[in-house]
Amino acid sequence: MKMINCKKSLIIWIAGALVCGTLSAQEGDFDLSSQRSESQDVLPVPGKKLDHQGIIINPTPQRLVFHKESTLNISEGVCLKDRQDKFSNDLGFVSFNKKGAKLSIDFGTKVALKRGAKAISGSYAMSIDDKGISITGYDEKGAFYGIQTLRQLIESPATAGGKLPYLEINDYPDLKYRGVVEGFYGTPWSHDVRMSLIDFYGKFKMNTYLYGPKDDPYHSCPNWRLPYPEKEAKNIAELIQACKRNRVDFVWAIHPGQDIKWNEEDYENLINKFNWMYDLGVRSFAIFFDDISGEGTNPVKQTELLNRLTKDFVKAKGDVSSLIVCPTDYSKLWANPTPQGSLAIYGETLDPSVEVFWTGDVVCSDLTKETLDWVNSRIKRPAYFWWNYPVTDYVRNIILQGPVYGLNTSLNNTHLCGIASNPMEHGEASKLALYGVADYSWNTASYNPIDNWERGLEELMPEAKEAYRTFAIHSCDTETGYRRDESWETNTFRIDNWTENGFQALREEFDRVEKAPEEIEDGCINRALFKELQPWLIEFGKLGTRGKQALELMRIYRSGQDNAVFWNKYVQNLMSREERENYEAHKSGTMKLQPFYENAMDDMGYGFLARLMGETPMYYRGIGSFNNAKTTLSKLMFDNDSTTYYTSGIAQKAGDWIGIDLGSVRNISDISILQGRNSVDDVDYFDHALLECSEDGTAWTPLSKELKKQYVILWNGEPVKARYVRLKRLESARTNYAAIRSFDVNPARIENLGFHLDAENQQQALYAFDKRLGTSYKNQGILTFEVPENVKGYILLIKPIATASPAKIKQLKTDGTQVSETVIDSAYYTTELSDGVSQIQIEGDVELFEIIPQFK
Ligand code: LOG
Repeated sequence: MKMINCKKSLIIWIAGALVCGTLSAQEGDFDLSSQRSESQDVLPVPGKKLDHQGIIINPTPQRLVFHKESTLNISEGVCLKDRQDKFSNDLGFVSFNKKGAKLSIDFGTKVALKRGAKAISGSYAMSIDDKGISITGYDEKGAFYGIQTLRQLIESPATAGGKLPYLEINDYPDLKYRGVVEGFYGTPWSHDVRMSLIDFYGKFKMNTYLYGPKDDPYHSCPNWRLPYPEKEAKNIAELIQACKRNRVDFVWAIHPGQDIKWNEEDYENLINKFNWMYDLGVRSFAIFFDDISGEGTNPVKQTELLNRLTKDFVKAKGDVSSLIVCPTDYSKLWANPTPQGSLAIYGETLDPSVEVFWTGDVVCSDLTKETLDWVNSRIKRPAYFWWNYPVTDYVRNIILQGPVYGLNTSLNNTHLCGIASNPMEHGEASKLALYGVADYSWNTASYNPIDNWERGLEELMPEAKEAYRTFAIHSCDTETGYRRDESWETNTFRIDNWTENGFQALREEFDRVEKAPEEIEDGCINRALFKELQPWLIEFGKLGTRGKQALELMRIYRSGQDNAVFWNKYVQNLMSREERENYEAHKSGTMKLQPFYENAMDDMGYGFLARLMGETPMYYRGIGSFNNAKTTLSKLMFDNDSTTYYTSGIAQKAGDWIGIDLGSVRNISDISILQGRNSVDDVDYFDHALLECSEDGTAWTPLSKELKKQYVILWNGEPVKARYVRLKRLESARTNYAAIRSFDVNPARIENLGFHLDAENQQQALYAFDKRLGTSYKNQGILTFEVPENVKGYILLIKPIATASPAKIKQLKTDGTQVSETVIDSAYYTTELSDGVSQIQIEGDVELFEIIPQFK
């Protein structure tokens, strides 16, 4: 993204209605982020942890009856009767012994129905009693699933020693398709990760893997017409074999829509590609028309193509499954609802065998009956739910480890034909979520999000479950967009609400956070998983440390102890720009932990400065109509860094506004706002707005005229009294996010200082005098400032920079004669002025947070 700092290069006043650069350079292009409008309401995670009495089976079986008083001993091995000779490679978890307990495996309609199994693919009946173990599948898949249940039973803690309880199971999947679509933007999964995931699908009874990584050029543009190079082709053939072993359908998807021509030549190209894939072993195909623009979006042409392929390819081959399509209108957000819309056209004309994907009301959304009713009535079949979770291609600095929830548990195969989860580019770290998707899609009514998540943590990291849980419970929120509940067991507080109990509990939690990375590093047997988590774990540990320090500081602050002690620790616990960048790149704890840190440091900084200055310091707090305006994200408007920005994370709409709370009524004479993520061609801004202020937050007075297409907004004038300032959206067709890079009210300006200041970087040197602890000036040369008459001394709040020659402070007379020279030897440095001193000079490397005059 291009970042242009308009602030420096242009001074433009609103009266003159300005534009910075051209406006519409990219407006016509497809902009993924601008299409999103995810709800920000975070519902709490439902469900609770259950006592499984040491027997863990995922997905939860439909019907399971234990007769626990009796057990079957298999410690000597089992005597296998594999009646159709299909499963000898699936039984690595048992030992064989002709004299052992009998294990009989069979499948087929007749035998299965006799045993009471349901007449659908994947169902099975199983019993354990004095005759041994019997597994009967309705089909081969069903028997394979019975084997997965047996494996989990044998691996369960309660059966250690080889004693299996007598039981009866009658089990079947609720949904026809249960699986994963590798459909994200970003680095496609490695071959190893794919292989490992395919085993995972089989283990947990998922039956579908759709291959469609957006950044595979042979799946999408530019190479969809070409065959895979040899190595990639070989890998795909291997994936197909792995899928076969795991009774998973490998579905190969093509994404041709961005440049497809609706002519014979491209039809042939597509058929050729399908044939090459068929020769590699593919027997199931999908066509994705998502995220495209232009000719390819034509629904009439899309359905014609699908129908023709169904007839000439699928049916002609005889052993190919029916097609699956992702329409361009895959979400209610922009789907044309009318009978002329593409979904209605699908409903009217698309061959009934073709399954149709749907992501819900928005791109990343919950699965509800309403959204399915809406789409199904148009496409005239139960939709295939493409769940954009735990995908993070729109928030790549987040790793989602939270529970799987937001899926209605009263749905069945009349509402939807299946669910495909679109995971993160971190395949191993996606397993926790897939463990939930597998459970839900098999047995929707019994799905219990919290219990599933607890079991999943144990399954994935048995040796470090508690540490993984600590990391996971604080790594759920996406911060914007599709927000997920996070840190629900943690109570944070503001300094005014401090209690000893609250303090202790939070301290213990931050302590666990701090220790989690090391415990996971030591305990996580799946090293590939550890490697994916590691960048986040590093930042997570640091968050634990700074959270603990913030708590410690609260204690010192509240005790009113020595200012020097407080400041020394405080400045050490402030995040440097580099630390912020690192955290920003691999975030966790965005819902509670980091906001606790930010608020604690801000509150104490403000109070501390007020104590030292004897007046109210500057105070900036984000406010606005968007839910996340209250979060610490809005601090990015006040960080004096125009490359970072606050974003609404959801579409703007009528009545929206973004603003600032100054803490108390002040005289406002100077406002400067930078809208958007950059100022040239960005679409995330209010293109029709009004600047307003208010004393009470209720009655607002306009400060400007209507502002049209203005990224840079500068206002100054006769002081007005106000506590709040806001930029309000007026009538506009725009539905993009809204973003603001900086929102300054009465920013420190050299001409308002009231004394002379000289520095290498004068603009930044002002941060040492701006009555805010959140800003600082890194002095490198000489900083000189004039001493006003009524000042008797200064307090310097600094962060010492490690250097051989520490910075010095000099007192000078008007004629330049030096009165004194001292080394700045502590972070909290006080100096008293000698008679006749009129200038102070600071020389050397030192980071100055605030220079506070002490008056006579
Ligand atoms: C893409 C998908 C992407 C996802 C989440 C669909 C059908 N397509 O907005 O490739 O991973 O959102 O960012 C999408 O969801 N488009």
